[in-house]
Amino acid sequence: MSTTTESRALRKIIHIDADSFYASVEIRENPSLADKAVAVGGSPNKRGVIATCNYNARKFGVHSAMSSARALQLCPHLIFVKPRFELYRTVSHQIQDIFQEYTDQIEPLSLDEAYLDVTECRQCQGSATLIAEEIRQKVRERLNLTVSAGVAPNKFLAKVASDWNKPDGLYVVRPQDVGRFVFQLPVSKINGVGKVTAAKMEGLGILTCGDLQVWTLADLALNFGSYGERLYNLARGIDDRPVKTDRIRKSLSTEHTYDKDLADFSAIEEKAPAIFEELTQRYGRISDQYRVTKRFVKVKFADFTQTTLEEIIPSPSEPWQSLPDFLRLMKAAWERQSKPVRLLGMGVRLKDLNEPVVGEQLSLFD
Ligand code: DCP
Ligand code: MG
Repeated sequence: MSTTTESRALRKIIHIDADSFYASVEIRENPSLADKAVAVGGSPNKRGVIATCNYNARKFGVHSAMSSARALQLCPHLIFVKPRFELYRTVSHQIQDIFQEYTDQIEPLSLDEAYLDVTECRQCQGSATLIAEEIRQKVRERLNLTVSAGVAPNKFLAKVASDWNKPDGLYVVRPQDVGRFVFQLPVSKINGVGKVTAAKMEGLGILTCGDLQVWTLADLALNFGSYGERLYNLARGIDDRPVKTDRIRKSLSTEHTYDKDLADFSAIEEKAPAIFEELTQRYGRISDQYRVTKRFVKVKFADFTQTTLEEIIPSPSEPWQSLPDFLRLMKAAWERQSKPVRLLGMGVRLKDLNEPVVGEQLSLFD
């Protein structure tokens, strides 16, 4: 099995999207609006546009980006509130603070929407579903707002899922349900399939992802150009895009504490491949963004003293993914004390491939 296939099966992604975000914040600030139809946006007599509206207003057909004048025609008792972007930004940060309690793998898409990769999160017994429920509960209790969540093995399905039971909903697509879920999924739910593409697909008899699966890669490319390959994968529920954080990583490491101390080096040699395997997999998810500059190991002995050892990868062309090299470092680190071991770790130091090169910057002023 290839690394990509394995990491695909292993990932746990949550997509969170706040419900009628600007409108919910305004209603929270002024609870007398709660049972009214409320829109946030420009005034109807000044050619304003609606940013969003609450679900009461949506019953009348009012929606985001609609002119306020048109909205008032559809819903004559609609209450207009002027947007307060600073306030929404503050609330958005408060929501993200709650995400931070679970992971630093957060990719915000807008003020009210983010992907979280909770694959490594150990809270809630590692259950992404329970994590999503806890996040929803904390947002409700601390911020008096509701958010909807989708849980899935990738970004594409997590985003579809967060919309599934909106508002104030949760939907989970477990890895074993992906096939069944995508088969009946309307193509209009695919991010990137707008009205025009959906109409073209309908003309070709394609209504669901299941219909799309019949098409060969070549035929999809012929009909949809460079989007064809992506469609081919999405129709099968495949999406390997990593959750991209703003934060620049300096290192990546993985470690394991053993229930029973490892008595000697042969016990260490036995455990090392699993840690190495996990490190390699995790690096695979960010390898398009980072290059490895150093490898290091960590050994914590039974008496809680610990030691680390690292070395430079001599040349960028040399693969760092070498178990013998990690074992050699591990042996040297262990021999510093030669005592039973409670924890082993392996890691790499990283260089951001997008980081501007200083020389290049200076040349601007030449
Ligand atoms: N927004 C905007 N203009 C748009 C769409 C959205 O200004 N055309 C703003 C207002 C929304 C916020 O962005 O509150 C989040 O956008 P969403 O698409 O998530 O919409 P809502 O959160 O309002 O509603 P939903 O419950 O459907 O998520
Ligand atoms: Mg929203």
